[in-house]
This record gives sequence, structure tokens and C-alpha cells, in this order.
Amino acid sequence: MKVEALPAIKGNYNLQDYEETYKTFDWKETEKSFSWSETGKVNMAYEAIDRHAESFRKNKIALYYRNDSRKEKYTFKELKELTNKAGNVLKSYGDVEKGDRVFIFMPRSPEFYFAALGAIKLGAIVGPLFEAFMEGAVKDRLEDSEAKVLVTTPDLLYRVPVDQLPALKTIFIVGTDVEEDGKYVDFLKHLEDAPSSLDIEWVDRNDGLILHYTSGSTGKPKGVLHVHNAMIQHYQTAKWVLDLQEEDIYWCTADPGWVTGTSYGMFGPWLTGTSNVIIGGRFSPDAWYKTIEEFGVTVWYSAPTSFRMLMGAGDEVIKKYNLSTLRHILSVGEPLNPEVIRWGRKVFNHRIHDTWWMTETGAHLICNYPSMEIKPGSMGKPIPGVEAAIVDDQGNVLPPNRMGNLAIKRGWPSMMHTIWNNQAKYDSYFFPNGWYVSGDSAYMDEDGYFWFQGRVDDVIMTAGERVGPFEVESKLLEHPAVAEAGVIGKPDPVRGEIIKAFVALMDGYEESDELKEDIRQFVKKGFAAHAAPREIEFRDKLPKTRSGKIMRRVLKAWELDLPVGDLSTMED
Ligand code: 6R9
Repeated sequence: MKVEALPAIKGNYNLQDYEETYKTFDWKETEKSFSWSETGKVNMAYEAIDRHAESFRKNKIALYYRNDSRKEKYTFKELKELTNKAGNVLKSYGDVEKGDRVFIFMPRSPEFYFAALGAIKLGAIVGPLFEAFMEGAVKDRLEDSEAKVLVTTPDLLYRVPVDQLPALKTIFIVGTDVEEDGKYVDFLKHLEDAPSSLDIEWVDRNDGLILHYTSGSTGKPKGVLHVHNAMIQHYQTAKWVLDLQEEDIYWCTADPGWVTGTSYGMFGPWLTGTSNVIIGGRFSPDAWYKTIEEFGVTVWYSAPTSFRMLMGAGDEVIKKYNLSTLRHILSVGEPLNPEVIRWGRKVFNHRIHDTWWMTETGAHLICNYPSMEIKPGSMGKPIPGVEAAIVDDQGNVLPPNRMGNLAIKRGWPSMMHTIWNNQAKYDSYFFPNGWYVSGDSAYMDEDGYFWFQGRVDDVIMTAGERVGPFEVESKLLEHPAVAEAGVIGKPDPVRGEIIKAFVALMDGYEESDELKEDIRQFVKKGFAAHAAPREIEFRDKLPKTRSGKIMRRVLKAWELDLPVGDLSTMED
């Protein structure tokens, strides 16, 4: 299938020559930016914070923070000391050592970053958890990772089934009037008293750094492990793609519970010594435009869903704010509609640059550079040092304009190291001839631009967040009225997709709107708000294969009025 490309828009500034760099670039060059390239002994937190605290940037603002009740800023020097203190607290009261899993389950706040970087300084592996997770989601992740330490807030503690997590030894509570006993420790009280110097644990480049759980189409969420070596690519892409320069004020809107919020909300900007804006609280068009005005944001990284919501709020609200500091806007997470790019040109007078990558890839792979012509609707071209192709199901490279599996030649620096406790799953990502298979389908045009076509599997992208249908179905089945459940992504103009559930009821239950709402709330409270189906439809029976698998493609065909295709594997 060929999608008509809209005419390219000529860039108005040039970072460097893409084609030339692509031909000659070697990651070894980037590695030389780091003193550890010779020794191999490294620590991400040192490179992101301490290195700048010991340089001309020591009094530069590293972190601007605002939510509904707090407004704070921290220099690199202050962040160095606070992350040292946090490291000392985690070590003294939680006995945290190299390789231990330290999970952080709390809203976006400065303390999140103190704890995360403090843990990294000790050589621990950080597991960030999105604050909207409910008990089941929290339990799955802490259980699979055998987390030893959790940092959380009093408000969220009730969602942590502590009694069912034998590996969990210490819980640090970030709040006021914390009641301490051996297992529960007051994080802030000890942070204040802790020494501000710390012996950093120098680790190997391939030692664990961060564990992000992400959804697939089957089974429980999988723990994608990234290692310190990833910094090579975080750093280089923060320069090439985010185009971060010394004077920039950078704002990434993603939560650190997702990979964008760590790779480009924490590591990328700080590795390059950039002032980083972090905002807590809820989304509203006014609050977002105000953030740009208030901090003088110059580089802004967000997602299609957010842009579409801003677009939907109308252009009048934009006129209330001074957004003239903006110079570079980027997007990630789902296809960026040409319409949104045109809107961005009109209201911000900038092109929005799409970027493509995944939790598993750790950093940008296919992008639109500042120096590159943009074909609206295309994800751009692979970054130098990365080889991308469209391959068939046997791993053979296909010619331009043929749709197939979007694949990447193994060996980029930020590639995941393993899937936690599941080497077989990790291996299943690769063809024997070395191609990593993304799970996305796409085609490449004759100019080498890549065009996203869809997911090969059933993974749902809703409001930029990846939701596995299997997890939602599993939760639905725990509801007493639900006999069978099948979940699909239904196209939605704002959210990309919404979650739609088809449900067959147990005998003795009557279909009603109240029951629908009850089921919805059940998923929302028991699993996660963003994963609760926005639509529920009752059916007497769901389409299944003879082996009992829900046939989601048939549900999708019903929903979209498409031909149902081959039904040979369907049960009677
Ligand atoms: C970083 C992140 C990965 C999946 C990916 C694809 C979709 C990401 C996209 C995009 C179209 C883009 N995706 N960027 N689709 N255009 N520019 O989003 O990671 O949460 O793991 O999701 O998101 O389907 O495979 P993650």
C-alpha cells in the first residue's frame, strides 16, 4: 500500500549534514566524549549530574519543577548533593547494593529524581512505576523484579500489597509525619540529615541501570532492562535530534514511568548539561502554554495525543501566551498526523519533528532531524549508526515501497540488555540473521523515509501509552459478571486509539449500563485508569480459535465493518 507523501517542507535551520554523517559515523566517536571510554568503569548518575557540578555548569539550573503547590529549582551542584544524600539514605536504611532493584512509585516530583539518581549512584537498578498503577499492576512488577526497596508516598501505599511481596525489605515513604518501624522509613527526614558526599559505585558499561515494564500482546508485562552503556546514544541523540544547546530550556512532557520520561526526561537532557523543566499535576491547555511562557521553554518534546488535544482546544487560547521562545518541537509515541504538523506550522510557526523508537530500543532510532526536510506523516530516517530496513517474515530485506516488518540491525548502544527473567522472550525479538523485529509494520520510500503502518501484534496505543490487550482481558475476567473478554484498540481522533472491550456475561447477569460502568470502574481501580475500557459491548459469545485464543482481529473487523478474513482456525 502506498501512501501519498505531502510535499516536503524545507528546514529553516541546519544542524549538520545528515547524509554525510550517516556515511562516516561510528559510535566510537561519541564514546570518546566520556572519560570512562578507556576504563569501561562508568556511572550514569555521575555523567548526568556530577560531571556538570564539577564544571563551569555547577551553578546552572539543572531542574525547574512546578506543580499545583510547589515551585522549585535546583542547580547541578545542588542536584549532585541531593542525589548523594538520597544514595546515603537508601544505603543506610535500605541496605541498597549494586544490582538491587529499587522501585519508585510516586508522582513526578524532585524527590523522584533524587531517589532514582541516588540509587543509580549505588549501582542499583531503578524501576520507575507510573503513579496511576493500581494494586495488580504494582504487584506484578515488584514480584517479577524481586524489588528489595520501594520509594513511595503515603497516598499510594495502599496500592502496594506488601504482605504478598517477600523480597521487598524496605519501603521509603516520601511525606510528612511518617511513622517509622523497621520496614517503613521516613525518606525526607533522613535526606535532611544525610551526608552530602558519597562514594559512587563504578560499574561495568553493561551493568543494569533501569528496568521499564512494558506490554506485549500476550502474557504479563515484561521487564526491559537497560544498561549504563545506553548513555552513548542518549547523549548523541539529545544533541542530534533534540538539538540541545547550552542555552536551551527543555521540556519533555512524558512521565518517568514510561521510557520517554527517563531516556529523554532525565538522561538525555542532563547528559548534555541542559536545563530541564519537569511539571507535575494535570494536563490542561492553559497550564501547558503557561509552562512554555513561564520557563521560556525553547525545546519541547511531547506526543501526538497531546498535540491533538491542544489543537482541539482551539487557537484562541494560544494567543493569551507568549510562546516566542520555542524553537524546536518534537513528538513520539504514535503516528504524527500531517494535519497536526500543519497546525504546528500555523500556530507555533515551527515544524513538529516526529521520532520513532521503543522501550526496547532505549533511544531514538528513526527521526526527523532539524536539518532534514520533513515529509509530513513519515517518521523520518534512521539516525547515523543505525541501520533500519523493512523485512519479510523470514528476515529478508524488501525493496522500497513494500510493506513489511520494521527491523533494525542489531548492535546500537542503547539496545535493551535482556528481558528480566525471560531470556527466551528477549531472543524472540531477533531473526537469526541479526535483525531486531520491532512489531511495527511500515514501508520505506525511495528517498529512505520510513512510514508507519500499524502494529503487527494487537498492542494498543492509547493516548501514547502502550497497553497489552491480554492484561486488560485478564483483569476483566476477574469481575464476577464477566465470562469472556476480548479487548481491541478502536481508532479515535484524539487518543489515537481507545480501548474497547467485548464481554460475554456469566449466566444470571443482565446486560445494563450500570453493569458496564461497574466493569469499567473495576478495571480502573484494580489495574490502571488509562487501561480501563472506554467502551464496552456485550456479546453472547466471543470469537475464539480452537485453541481457545480470543480472535481480536475478528472483533476489530466487527468494530470497523471490515471483512473478517480467514476464519479457518475459529471454533464453531
Ligand atoms: C518511545 C515509545 C513503542 C511503540 C512502537 C510504535 C509506537 C512510537 C512512534 C510510534 C508511530 C512514531 N510508536 N513512536 N508509532 N510513529 N513516531 O513510545 O515506546 O511505549 O515502548 O512504544 O509505539 O508502535 O512500537 P513504547
